[in-house]
Amino acid sequence: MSAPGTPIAVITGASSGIGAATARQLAAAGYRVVLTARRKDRIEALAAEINEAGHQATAYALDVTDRAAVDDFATAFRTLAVLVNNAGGALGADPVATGDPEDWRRMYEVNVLGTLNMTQALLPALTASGDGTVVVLSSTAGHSTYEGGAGYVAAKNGARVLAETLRLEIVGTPVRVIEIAPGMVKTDEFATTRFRGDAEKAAKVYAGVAEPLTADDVADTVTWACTRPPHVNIDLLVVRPRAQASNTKVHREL
Ligand code: 8X3
Repeated sequence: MSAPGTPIAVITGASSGIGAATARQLAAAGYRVVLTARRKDRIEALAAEINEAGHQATAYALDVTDRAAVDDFATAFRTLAVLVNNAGGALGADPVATGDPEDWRRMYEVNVLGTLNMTQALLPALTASGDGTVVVLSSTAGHSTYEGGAGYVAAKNGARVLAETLRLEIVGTPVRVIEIAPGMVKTDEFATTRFRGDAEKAAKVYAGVAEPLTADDVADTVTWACTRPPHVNIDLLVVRPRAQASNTKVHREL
């Protein structure tokens, strides 16, 4: 049971990486966290870990691209303080000339339509809270392109535009919209998923980079932005490792 008045935060893609780190940090900051992801075993284990640490967490298996399931999930919330749209990712790093349209479709579905589904379904509860926060984890890929990135860059541009447009449309309501755009983050799964389990290709992404960002570094920015006073809207926060000056300018010691 959560204490009355404990603010609730829903985090998508909470089974690993930035989502899992955000769940841990928001729980430590006093939110009752609701972890969602497709992989039930992972989020249940994480919820147990968070509860054992003396915080409050529950797990709910959910595919953000399944609108009916998202709508069903949303019925559980009369009010909601925070929605962190983190579920997403990259598939492939092929040139436009040879990229797989199926990868592009899937990336659009998860990164853009997943965010749209969750945001539409939970906006009434976020508004009803009197001080709601929508966070969109975009990427520096949503702000400038790079060779081999077009499918992912296009999808992350979609997520960025969703956040920017929503902020315009709901101004005057008690909901703020925060976009966090991370650059190079070394997580267990991002590059491995992108290269379909090819560990060598995945390792090359971070080769020679002294300190790529960690999932915790990004979760720290999410938690900071969410815990500002409600009238403070961090519209956009771009965060990169010091060794990355742009998407195409990375210092590597090889
Ligand atoms: C991840 C950043 O540079 O791999 O969102 O596109 S990048």
